[in-house]
Amino acid sequence: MDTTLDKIEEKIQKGQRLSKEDGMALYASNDLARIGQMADTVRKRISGDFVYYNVNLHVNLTNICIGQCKFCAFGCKRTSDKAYELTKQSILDRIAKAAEDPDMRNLHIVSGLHPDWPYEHYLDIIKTIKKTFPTLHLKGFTGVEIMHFVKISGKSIETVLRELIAAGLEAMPGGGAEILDDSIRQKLCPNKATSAEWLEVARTAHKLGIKTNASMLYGHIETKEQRINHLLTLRALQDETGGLQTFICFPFQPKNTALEDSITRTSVWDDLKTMAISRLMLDNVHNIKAYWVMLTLPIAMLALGFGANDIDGTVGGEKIMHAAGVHSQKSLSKNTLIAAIKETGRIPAECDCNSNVIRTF
Ligand code: V47
Repeated sequence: MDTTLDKIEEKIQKGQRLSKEDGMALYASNDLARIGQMADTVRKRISGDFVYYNVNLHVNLTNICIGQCKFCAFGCKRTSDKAYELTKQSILDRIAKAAEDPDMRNLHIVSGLHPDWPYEHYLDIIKTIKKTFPTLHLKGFTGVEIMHFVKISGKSIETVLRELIAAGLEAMPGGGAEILDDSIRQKLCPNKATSAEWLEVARTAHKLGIKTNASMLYGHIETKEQRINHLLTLRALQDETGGLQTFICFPFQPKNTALEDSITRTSVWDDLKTMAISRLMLDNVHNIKAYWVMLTLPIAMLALGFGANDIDGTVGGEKIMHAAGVHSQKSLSKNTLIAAIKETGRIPAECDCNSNVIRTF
C-alpha cells in the first residue's frame, strides 16, 4: 500500500486542498491509474459529466514576432521565407467562409508580436470583426500580447483592456503563461512579459469582468517543482479573482524549435499524469482542457478519464503547434468531436468562448 497516496486520497475524499508536498508526491508516484482515478473523482464533483467543446476558428494574424522564444516554431523574423501578415480583408474572408456553418460561434485570435504594427491596428481588427460578425464570440490576445500592446501604446494594462473590450473582446486565451518563473522565462523567452506582468494582465482582465484561460508549457527545462509552483501560483490568482475559466496543458513540442536537438517530446504517461495533477491541484478552476491538437484525439479522449472536462474546438486550421510538429489534424468536424466525446460515455456540451452551454447531445 502507498501510504502517501492513501493520505492524498483521503484529503480528496474530504474535499480538502492539496499542498505543494502532495503535488510533488503525486509526480513521484508511478501509480498513474490511481492518480487518474482521483482526478476523475474531482472532475465529476466539479463539473459532472459534460465535456465542453466549441465550434470555432483560429485566426493567427501574423507569425512575425519580436519574441523569438526558444520553444516556439511558429514565430519568425520578417525576413523569413515563412513570414506572413494577414490583411484585414483576408481575415474577414476566412471568417466569412467558416461562418457559413451556422454553428460557428467562436473566434480564437493569437498572433506574433509584430515589430511594426501599431496597437490601433489590433484594435481596428477587433472592431471590424465584431461589426461584420456581431454574433461571433471573440476570444483573443494572450497576456503576453496585451503587455506588448501596453509597451507599444504607452497606455496602462487597464486602458488597453478597456479599449479592447469596448471593441468587442469577450474572453482571453491561456497562452503566454508558459512557466510562471522568471528564471525559466529568462532562459526561454526573455523578450516578453514577465511572470508578474502576465499575472497582472489576468488580474486586471478579471477585475474588468473578462474571463481568461491559463496554460502551462511543460516538458522543456523546468523541474517538477516548478510545474507545481506554477499550478499553485494560478490557484492563488483564482482564489483572489475567480476569473480563470479553463486551464490547458501544453506539452512542449520540440520540432523546428531552438531546443529541437536537446529535448525530446514528453511521454504520454507524463501528459496524462500532468493533466490529472493539474485537475487535483487546481481545485478552484472549473475546466481542465485536453487540447486534442497537442495530444491527438485518441489521447485527448483518454485524458477525459484523467481529470479533463473540455476538449477544445473544431479549430479550423491550427498553425502554432503544427509548426512544431504535432501529429494531430489541423481541424476536426463538430460531428467528429461529438462522436469522440460520446464514445467516452460523457455528454458533449457545445459552448461559447465563456463556457456557456448552448446545447448538449
Ligand atoms: O503561449 C508555443 C504554446 C501558446 C509551443 O486558451 C507551444 O483555449 C508546445 O494561447 N510546444 C499559444 N506549446 C497558444 C494559445 C492557445 C492555444 C489553444 C487554446 C488556447 C485557449 C490557447 O502556445 C504559447 C505557448 O505556451 N506553444 N509553441 C510548442 N513548441
